[in-house]
Amino acid sequence: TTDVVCLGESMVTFLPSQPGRLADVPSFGRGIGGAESNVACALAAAGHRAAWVGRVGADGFGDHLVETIAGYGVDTSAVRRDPDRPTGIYFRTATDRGTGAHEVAYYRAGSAASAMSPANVPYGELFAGRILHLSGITAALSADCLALLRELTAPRPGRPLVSFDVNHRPRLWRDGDAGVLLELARRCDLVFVGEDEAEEAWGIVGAEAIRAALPEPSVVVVKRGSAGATVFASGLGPAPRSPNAGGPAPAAGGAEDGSGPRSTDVGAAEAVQGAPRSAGGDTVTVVPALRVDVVAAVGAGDAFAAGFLSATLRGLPVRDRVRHGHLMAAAVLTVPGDLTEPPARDHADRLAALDDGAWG
Ligand code: KDG
Repeated sequence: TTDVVCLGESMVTFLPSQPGRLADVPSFGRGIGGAESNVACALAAAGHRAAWVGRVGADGFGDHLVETIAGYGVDTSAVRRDPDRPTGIYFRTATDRGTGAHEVAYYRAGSAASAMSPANVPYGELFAGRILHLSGITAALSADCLALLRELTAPRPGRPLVSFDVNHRPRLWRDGDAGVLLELARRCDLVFVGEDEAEEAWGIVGAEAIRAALPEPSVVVVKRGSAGATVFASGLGPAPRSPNAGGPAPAAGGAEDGSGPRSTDVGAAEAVQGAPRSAGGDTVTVVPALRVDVVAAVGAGDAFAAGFLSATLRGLPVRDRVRHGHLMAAAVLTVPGDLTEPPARDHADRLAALDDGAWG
């Protein structure tokens, strides 16, 4: 079985040869981007069975994406090629060390991926994993893509755990439209959301208020940048059971007819950590981030999600899920591109196990 299936648009990314304004950059190097395939690549590099489902053009950039993503060990067999629409691409500038800002120029309107719809995706493959990972970027691509996310997040018997990274990209939304991301997030089991993007997209301020607006998911991870992350977990454990998970795995929430895997209380696993507190039926775990010298923030959220999902698949306690997220994010924050080799699992486990002082 596949561990995680990720669906979304991937693009060829053009990274600048020099810092400065987009208008002044003389040449670009080619990389790959796409939030969901970034998650798949990081998971595969970390030793999990990951698949990416997307749609690319029948063109050289489509070939490059499929070949590069497959090169990370990701199953790309369900990727569709569109003979009539191009593969999306985007250019960006270097991150300004002072402000953290960078410019992005997307060339993705009318892309092959924007033609994904409930009528043309492979449901068998999408629901074949233990986790289905989606993001709010897809909802912004087209009305068909939004309909697809509604379909994939709809309650259905025995659906895999559905993970959703809100990934609010202001440039893809018109004012006010991003409210639909809240509706989608509420239909998922595990939600990643930045405190800043919740304010930007929904006008919701603060981790507690975000949880109050998202009461349904069993786990809500509120990312607070360099301040770390706050995880709200209700009684349902987010890790699906697998014979190959490489560790004790609490069972999944999300099977709504009771026929799927049974849910487990994460509270027991957390009691030994000392850090979590209870609030309104939730355990609340606050985990500081690592302090790193940021080269480029793009891709760090995807790496965080991959680390969290990896540790979830392994049945690790919530604190360690977050720490694995932070470790993978730190690796990506310190390189210019979206992707980098994640720390080896035993190395990451040793770092995640350091006492609170080292992480504080
Ligand atoms: O998370 C990184 C992504 O933002 C980047 O790879 C491009 O997918 C992308 C997007 O739509 O912004």
